[in-house]
Amino acid sequence: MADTFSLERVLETFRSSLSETKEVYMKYYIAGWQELVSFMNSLGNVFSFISKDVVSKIQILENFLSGENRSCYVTIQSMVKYELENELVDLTKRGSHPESGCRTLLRLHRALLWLELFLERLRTSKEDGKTSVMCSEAYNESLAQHHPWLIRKAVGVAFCALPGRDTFFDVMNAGDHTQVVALLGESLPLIAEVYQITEDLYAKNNLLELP
Ligand code: 1PX
Repeated sequence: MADTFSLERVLETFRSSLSETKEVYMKYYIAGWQELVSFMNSLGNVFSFISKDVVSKIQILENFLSGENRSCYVTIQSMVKYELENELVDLTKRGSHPESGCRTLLRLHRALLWLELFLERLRTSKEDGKTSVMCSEAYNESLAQHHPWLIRKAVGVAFCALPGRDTFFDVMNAGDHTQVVALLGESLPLIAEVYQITEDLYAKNNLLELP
């Protein structure tokens, strides 16, 4: 992972994450999140409680990916099949498998919806658009529904520290604003597709509310 964030690399990782049969490769899904974490870190310390949580979830998944059962964790589909068949998932309340791959990935999956909604707002925003408003609207429509009051408050404070639209576009390292908007237009259908495939898989297996 390079130090400087680039939107292009996020796009590449999500593109690489889809197999020909539309399975999602864990390795690239995680790499996409790592890129996003590096972006968030470049925005300042206010976001560190968020990035710490993402990093710890990435770590859990990476441990599965390099562990003795790594061949079962190549795609999200193979992970779900393996963990369910071997009863490695706490389905209704947290018990002996509090950090299953399925529940850990579900947290990132929910956050991917936030990202999709936020980037779509950013893409279609006008020059005077406020990133804090775009972020919190996207948050309220997605992740907030899964977060307790205290977290929602802390997240609200972090949103106020977000840089403006211009800085955001610059930090994405994807050229001038028109080029960023074009790249966002290219990235969003991919992110949406990865999101939808995961959502359908989790819905089919009744995994959308894992504790
Ligand atoms: C191209 C530019 C895009 C910007 C990239 C920014 C990436 C942000 C990624 C945020 C990912 C958040 C993952 C949260 C996972 C989660 O829901 N965790 C909670 C539940 O976990 P648990 O193990 O207890 O069941 C956990 O309680 C979370 C705590 C931290 C708060 C997470 C708030 C997420 C707000 C999302 C908005 C981020 C704004 C960043 C601005 C760039």
